[in-house]
Amino acid sequence: MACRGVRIRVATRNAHKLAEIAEILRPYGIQVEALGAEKVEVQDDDVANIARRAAEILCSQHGDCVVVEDTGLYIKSLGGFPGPYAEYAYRTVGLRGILRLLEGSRDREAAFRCAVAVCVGGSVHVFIGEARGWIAREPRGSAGFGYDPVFVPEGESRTYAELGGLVKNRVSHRARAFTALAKFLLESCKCGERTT
Ligand code: ITT
Repeated sequence: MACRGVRIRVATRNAHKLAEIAEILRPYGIQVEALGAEKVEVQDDDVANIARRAAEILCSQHGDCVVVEDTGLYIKSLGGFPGPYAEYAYRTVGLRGILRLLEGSRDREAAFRCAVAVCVGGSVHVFIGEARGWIAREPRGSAGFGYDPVFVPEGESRTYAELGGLVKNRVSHRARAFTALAKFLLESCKCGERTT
């Protein structure tokens, strides 16, 4: 049995994120719209819990097929900082501040962790995508957003911002999490209609 017309509504104030999600889900025929309501900011050390709780709150107000995504950046030599506080760190110390914290550090290992929560039939399902890599010595490239100019994914020498959206959207933390979501949505067909 096939499924068509799958549509999700994403709660984010980040237009770059929304564009990436639409691009990642395009091959699956899944339509992406902005919910028009902000993600509720929940405090937790785990992005999966943040996404789950925010989805529970938003779904109780806006119904099924609402999606919330939360992403953290974990830098190994900083004990996982900024982790789920990546947005706060970006807004306050910025890329320069993060690079300063890593000055003289040979261990530049880092990972993005992306949690995507969707509610269907009153239950919340969470999907995780991770991308390992390292933090560059200086910002490089102009594509993307946020930490893209300093994050080099495993197996590459260029940053996400140098690689550009086509490559990033194939290998990123977000691509992995949303691909898992796409498979779930098409199999369960909760946000679309079944065709025989
Ligand atoms: P919403 O919460 O409204 O979705 P946001 O930009 O605050 O938007 P996050 O809390 O998930 O999203 O992101 C935390 C920080 O990590 C924030 O500064 C983002 O710019 C950055 N970030 C998220 N995904 C990223 C990516 O794919 N590449 C680079 N930086 C990213």
